[in-house]
Amino acid sequence: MADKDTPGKDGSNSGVLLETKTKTQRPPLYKVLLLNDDFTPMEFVVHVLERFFGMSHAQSFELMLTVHKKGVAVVGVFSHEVAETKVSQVMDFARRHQHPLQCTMERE
Ligand code: TYC
Repeated sequence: MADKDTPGKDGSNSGVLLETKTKTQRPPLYKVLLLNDDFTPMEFVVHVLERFFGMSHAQSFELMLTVHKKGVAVVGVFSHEVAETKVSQVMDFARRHQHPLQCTMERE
C-alpha cells in the first residue's frame, strides 16, 4: 500500500512511502517415510500403501520395491495432523499383524 501521496494533517505531503505487506503463511508440510526391514512381507507393504495412501496396486508395488532397494522412500506429503494420522495407522496395522514395519514423518 503506497501512502506517499496521502496529505498530512496540515495538508503537507512528507514524501514518506508507507507499505503494509500482507504475507500469507503456508502451514508446514510433512513427508511420511516408509523404512525397509528384512522381515515384513512385500505383499503386506503393498497392501499398506493401497489401504492408507490410496495408491493403485501397480503404484504400491513400485513404491514398495523402491523402499526394498533403497532403504527408505517418501510415500506422501501432508499437513502435520494428516501425516501423524497416517503414521499411527501404519504403525498400528503393522503391530497388529506382528510385522516390524516402520513409518515415520519429517518436516519438509
Ligand atoms: N524387505 C522386505 C522383504 O524382502 C520387504 C519390505 C519392503 C519391507 C518395504 C518393508 O518398507 C518395506 N520381505
